[in-house]
Amino acid sequence: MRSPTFNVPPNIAKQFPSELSLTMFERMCMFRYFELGVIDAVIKKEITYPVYLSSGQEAVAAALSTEIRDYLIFAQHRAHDVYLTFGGPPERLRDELLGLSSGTSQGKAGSNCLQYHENGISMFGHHGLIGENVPQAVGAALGSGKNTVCIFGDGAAEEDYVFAAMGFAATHKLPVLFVCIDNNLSILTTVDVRRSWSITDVARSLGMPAVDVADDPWAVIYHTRALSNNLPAFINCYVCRGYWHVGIGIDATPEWDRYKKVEEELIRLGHEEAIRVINEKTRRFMEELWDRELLLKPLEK
Ligand SMILES: Cc1ncc(C[n+]2csc(CCOP(=O)(O)OP(=O)(O)O)c2C)c(N)n1
Ligand SMILES: [Mg+2]
Repeated sequence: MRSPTFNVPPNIAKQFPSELSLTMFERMCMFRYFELGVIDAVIKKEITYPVYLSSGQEAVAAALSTEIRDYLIFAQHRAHDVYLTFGGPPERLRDELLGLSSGTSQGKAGSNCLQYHENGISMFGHHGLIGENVPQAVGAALGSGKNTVCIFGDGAAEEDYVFAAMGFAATHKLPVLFVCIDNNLSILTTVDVRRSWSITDVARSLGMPAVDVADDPWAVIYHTRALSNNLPAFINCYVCRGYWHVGIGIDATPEWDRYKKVEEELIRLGHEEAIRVINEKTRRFMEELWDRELLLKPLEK
């Protein structure tokens, strides 16, 4: 099942306007350079909080951020990508990670408990229990009637309160899009060792439409469009975590690097010059933000 092309319609990128594809890439690019700055700051011991990096997984958040607007956002512990792609200011996250009072939570929440409720963005972050954001998101949708996106991991999906909350959302037809970022890992344990069932089958059995898809951002948008007209719904996205569960180490070269694949696809579609400009502009912006040289390297051990 798990593969870089799973449930990706052939030639899907071509069906999308160039502007949308380039915006999506720009968000992925901004995010990658930002996390290079984080890594450098950890190496230099400027960041002393534990960091939960999302590099490698960012295509899903970039895709969602171009498609769903004005949703309440409930994220888990690995959420730098959600924060940045949905429009959180990079300098406030940088300051949060540096423990400064100008950070998103005055430097007290750090990497894994990001919260941001400004500029029309409502992002609720983690508090310690994986999957806790699922009942919280369902409660928020029930209380507010607002469209809500709830993003959690394949490990969190195994918590009992996750199913109970998803079942409640299905029964009461609450407007929640549940998104599982399936990196096949709960810390270091792969899905096949942990369980013999699929969270997508469980979501279907609870009575909501559900789909598995690789993290190709165009495919994620394609499926999100279909599902977001029919909430609650569930989408399980196969992604590859680039770095350790926590910290900046690399276990092994990831199965695939979606960033490189998106870049290659855009070049194939004739956007080589636009890609070069976006890369250059973003790199310069992030170099200034972190006050250092940032060179994009492939995620390799
Ligand atoms: C209820 C609960 N059990 C265990 C933990 C310890 N823990 C923290 S992160 C994690 C793995 C989470 O895996 P997943 O949800 O797939 O997210 P990922 O780290 O892969 O992004 C675990 C078991 C926790 N924080 N809360
Ligand atoms: Mg996981």
